[in-house]
Amino acid sequence: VERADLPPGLPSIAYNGAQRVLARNWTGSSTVPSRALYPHQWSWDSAFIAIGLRHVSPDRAQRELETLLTAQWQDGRIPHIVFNPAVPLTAYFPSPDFWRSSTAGDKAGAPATVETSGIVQPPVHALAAWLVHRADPAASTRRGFLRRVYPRLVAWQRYLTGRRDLGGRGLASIVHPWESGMDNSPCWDQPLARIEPADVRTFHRADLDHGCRADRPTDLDYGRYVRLAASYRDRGYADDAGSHPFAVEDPALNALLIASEHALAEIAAVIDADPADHLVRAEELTTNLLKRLWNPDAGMFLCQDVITGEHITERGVSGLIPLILPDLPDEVVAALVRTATGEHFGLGGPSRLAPSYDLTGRAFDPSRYWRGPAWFNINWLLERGLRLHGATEQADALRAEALSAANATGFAEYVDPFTCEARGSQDFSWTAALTIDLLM
Ligand code: 9YW
Repeated sequence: VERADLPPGLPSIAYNGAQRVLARNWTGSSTVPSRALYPHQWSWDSAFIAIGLRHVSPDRAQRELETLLTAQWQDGRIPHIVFNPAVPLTAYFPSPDFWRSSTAGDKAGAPATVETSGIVQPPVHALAAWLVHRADPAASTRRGFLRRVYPRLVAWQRYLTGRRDLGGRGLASIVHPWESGMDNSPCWDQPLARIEPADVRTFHRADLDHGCRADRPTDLDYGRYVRLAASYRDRGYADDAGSHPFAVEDPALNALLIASEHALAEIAAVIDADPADHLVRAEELTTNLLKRLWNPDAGMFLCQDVITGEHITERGVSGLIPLILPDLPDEVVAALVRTATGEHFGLGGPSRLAPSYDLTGRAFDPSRYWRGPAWFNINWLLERGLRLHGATEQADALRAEALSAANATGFAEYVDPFTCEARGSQDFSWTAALTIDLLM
């Protein structure tokens, strides 16, 4: 299908290329984010992958989510990685023998038959399940897809709104930078500075076997990630009040939690369950998000350090993601659009795609992972938010840039926000999947 806003031929070339990436990265029951760098199943990757895969094969999209959900813990958490036992331990660090979920996590109800990590990632899953259903309601109903996943998705959301309300303020907290999905965002520098790093000689960074050092987090970052994860493990992955040395309320994770609560209401209505509780929760969470994390002076949402009780002043792109929410005051929407297109994020010029961090920030680096590069899942969310709130021109421009960058870079993991030059790995699954979704 040709489209007026895209160069002739691009849609079909991009679609075919993206489909090939998803086929190559499919393992038989789920999709790896990247064959070389990430050879297991990742939680929020699978949600984004299902959102694209639904257009290619609704059946595979359903299985992607169902496979992830079979690794859910009894306390409701969906682990951020589900390990493939056929992959050698040396292929990825931290490996299953580091997390030891089936033994260290037994009190939290980790599954006995599959090895996982013990931390989580943002809850895109109920939103993905709803979108997957809508792509082919007949195929979904035939397999009883929504009925099967609904109770698990509810348990997942309740883990986050319950045990993870570490600040007691009606928002979910992350307890590790990896839980944000934006590993080395400068937003975590301040709360991480309190963490004594593990000695880098005690672990081997498998990511550097595949990735370029300048595009990846530093050894100091990794030392702190390892220390935090090991101490969570050694506490049996318990979320007792006051036990976490790192606890942050992140706007993107909470916005996705709310979007997923709205999706659960839609799902409940289809399977004759009661949507009312989900709608009430979505409204309460939105009120809390606005009350706690909105910063009118910054013109965006800011992270909150739960341990010090202070806002983190760094502008991470996470603070723009609540634009995906339907029930925001008009002035908040207007400010978010202004911030996205203003000097800090530069959409529409000088940025071609939204950077992961403030262009004017002290730590901005256009190449290093979540400290500047543009990511396709984030730009997909922003495109959706802009469109939802009637900023059609900006949404169209962002879609065209994302499609051409994804195609030109061989579906890169992330890109330089100004030039869209490829960074990280290629043939990256969510880049391919979301390309397909943007084409539809
Ligand atoms: C890691 C898989 C994951 C993503 C994260 C991204 C990176 C590194 O890769 O994490 O080792 O887990 O930051 O968002 O889910 O693609």
